[in-house]
Amino acid sequence: MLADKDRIFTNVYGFQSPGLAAAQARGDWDNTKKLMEVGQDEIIDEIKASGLRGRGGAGFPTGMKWSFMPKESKDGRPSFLVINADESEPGSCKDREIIRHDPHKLIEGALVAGFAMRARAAYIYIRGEYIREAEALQRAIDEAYDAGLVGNNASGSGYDFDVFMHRGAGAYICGEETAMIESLEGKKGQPRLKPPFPAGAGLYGCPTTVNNVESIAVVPTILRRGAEWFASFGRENNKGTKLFQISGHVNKPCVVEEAMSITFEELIEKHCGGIRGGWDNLLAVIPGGSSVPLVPGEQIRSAHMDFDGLKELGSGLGTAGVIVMDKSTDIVRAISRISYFYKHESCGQCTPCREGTGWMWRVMKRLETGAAEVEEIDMLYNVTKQVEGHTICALGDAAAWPIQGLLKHFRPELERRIAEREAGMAEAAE
Ligand code: L3W
Ligand code: SF4
Repeated sequence: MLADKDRIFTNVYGFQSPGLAAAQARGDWDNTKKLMEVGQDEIIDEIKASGLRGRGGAGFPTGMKWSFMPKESKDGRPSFLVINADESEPGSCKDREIIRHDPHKLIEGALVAGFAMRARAAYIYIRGEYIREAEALQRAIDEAYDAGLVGNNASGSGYDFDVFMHRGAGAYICGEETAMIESLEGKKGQPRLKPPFPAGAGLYGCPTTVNNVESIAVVPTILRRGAEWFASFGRENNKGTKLFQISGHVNKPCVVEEAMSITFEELIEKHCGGIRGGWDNLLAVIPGGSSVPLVPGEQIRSAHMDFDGLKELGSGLGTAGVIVMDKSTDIVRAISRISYFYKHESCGQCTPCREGTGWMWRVMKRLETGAAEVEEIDMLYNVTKQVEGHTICALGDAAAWPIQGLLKHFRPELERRIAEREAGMAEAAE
């Protein structure tokens, strides 16, 4: 279990004030200028050495992503850092806690990361439903400006760096990095084709890096304590500490910072008071937010909660939004509801996603009550395969994968419902 002294987010439960004075007492903004004096490339090298991988779902190596940004401005164009606070993934609620209770870690991280990648400003794109969080974040940004920590000559470093907050309007797709950029530019939030990646042509056509809130908020602590310290947690290729968000049928749902690669059993026993009704009552777990396939209860107990451990089980770490379902769950209905979510949130610009999400949801609705033909189970799988990998952005995959997980692990349950309904109808006809 992670020792208290190794926690980065020491105010994640809000026992102390989120304000500047309290944040400084916790170690934030402690001689930030010195962190920056190390040098831009040296900061990027340190983040690479720490093994930090993106905390927003894709797990792309953070230092490598920053190194794609140009070292010299072309035609006087500025570079930008965009911070993804559009936390809309069902099951994910960690960035909310950072913004509510530790916003100065995010703002200090924005300055240091922005400086390293030679960005002129950071835009923090926060989901529209986070009303109180947006207020808390703006308060923290104002405090940082008033104290000279950001703005011209930020923290006395000689570097000019602005931080802006931008509120979304309730569309999940704006969490996709290029849709977010479109939305920031004042357009409809629809993903762009990649390449070009944002580092080549992003916000207003300028070099841009989009990073998740948690990825940026951990940066100052990594630089203060050293890459080696961060890399001492977790397994090879899966380093550091991580905020896990455990919801559903555990005795005590929570958000907790733990060492990467902790086993599922330890995570649940140490922090959540165990599974409701005991381990024999565990049906399935969606370990990474609703976009990743479910894992049956008996397979996940000893799994390492990291990128590789969950990939081996055919799922993924995603945002580490862990949704636990016990045997009282109607698993078909649960996945059907997730399917509706993706149908509703599809931006509609590519045909496989626009048509496929609706098609998949309608079959799922029929499977819920057994009102489908057995052949439709294979047809549904084929549709998920036609959507997966054939769309502009990852929402198509995210809609296909939960259904594939259900078909892989719970096919007998689907067949049972169809057979039961058919038997009931035959009986009624007699
Ligand atoms: C330059 C290259 N840059 C990749 C960059 C790319 C992006 C990052 C990862 O989806 C996932 C999705 C959701 N040159 C590059 C390059 N990059 N190759 O690396 O890119 P990618 O395409 O692997 O992922 P993505 O499109 O960013 C994100 C999953 O996350 N997810 C949940 C998301 C929900 C939230 C939320 O609510 N906060 O994040 C859960 O699993 O399904 O697969 O920056 O530009 N050659
Ligand atoms: Fe829009 Fe779906 Fe295509 Fe993504 S996959 S661009 S959400 S239609």
